[in-house]
Amino acid sequence: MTLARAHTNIALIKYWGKRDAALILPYTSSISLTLADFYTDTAVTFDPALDADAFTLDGTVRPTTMVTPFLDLVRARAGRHAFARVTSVNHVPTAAGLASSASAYAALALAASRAAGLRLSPRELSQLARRGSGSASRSIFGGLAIWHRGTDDATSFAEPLPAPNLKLAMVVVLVSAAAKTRSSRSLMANTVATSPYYPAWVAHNQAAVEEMLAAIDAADFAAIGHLTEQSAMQMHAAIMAGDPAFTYFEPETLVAWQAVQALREAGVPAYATMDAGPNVKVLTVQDAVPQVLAALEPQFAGRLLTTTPGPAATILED
Ligand code: 2P0
Repeated sequence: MTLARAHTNIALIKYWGKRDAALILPYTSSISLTLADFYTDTAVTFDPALDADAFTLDGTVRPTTMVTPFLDLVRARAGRHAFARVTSVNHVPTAAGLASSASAYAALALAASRAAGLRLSPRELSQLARRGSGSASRSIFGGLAIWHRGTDDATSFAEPLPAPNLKLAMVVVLVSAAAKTRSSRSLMANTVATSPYYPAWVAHNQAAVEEMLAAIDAADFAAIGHLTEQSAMQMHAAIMAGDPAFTYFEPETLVAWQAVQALREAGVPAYATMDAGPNVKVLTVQDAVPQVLAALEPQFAGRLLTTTPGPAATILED
């Protein structure tokens, strides 16, 4: 039995759209922050006595279709045939809207490869995790990471972006506890196929990535935050312009977004981002967390979670 832990990540420069759905190769590179407080623990045992894979998530039996195609990749690579027992626990506050395929497939990549006798490098693990879910490629690493879009399976992987002088923090605003209205995978495909803004999103992305790398290198928090908000809004604009039209925004999403804008106008370093759901994540610096919380408390009391950069995926038991 091998037990691994991987943390969720939030993209600052977003990934949205695949040019190869089978290999999960994205149209654009993306940059993310791995979070300390939200993670998945996954145990994998390959057992010759099993006659099928078995999967439980948070104590409930789930369809093996969520793990078997991924385990098949690991079995093929390791030259093994045994089925596996996979037991996952999400350590994400209930209904936080952060339960993510990123931490899930990063933990599964690490635990399954190790349990199958493979000893993959972080880059190889990132490539493998990507095959489960694109954003999982970034959760192999702690802190900031870039997923290079690449041109094929071998060149599409993430790597860490050390930023010792940035004391980042993130405040998650729980706008809604409801389950997602649309899966990001299908909506992503719809945006690529139908949004007239999608080509503009792709065309703009490379410059945004380069500006973000320069901002991280310079530890320029204002530039990092500005680029973070831009990327989120541009992604959501491309989503909204698809056919059928759709948005993840809810009324309180805008309330939170405007509160962040007001904070910034008052001189507090805070910038908003948002993923495939209505919750708002506020990127800030550790010293400013009390001010961010104070500004959001009136509307969102009991619905705020604070976290900091988290570590790389690790083996807990082998
Ligand atoms: C991201 N998201 O960069 C973007 C921003 C959501 C919004 O990656 O189809 O679960 O498994 O590759 O990684 C969520 O999509 O999609 C995501 P698949 P994934 O974090």
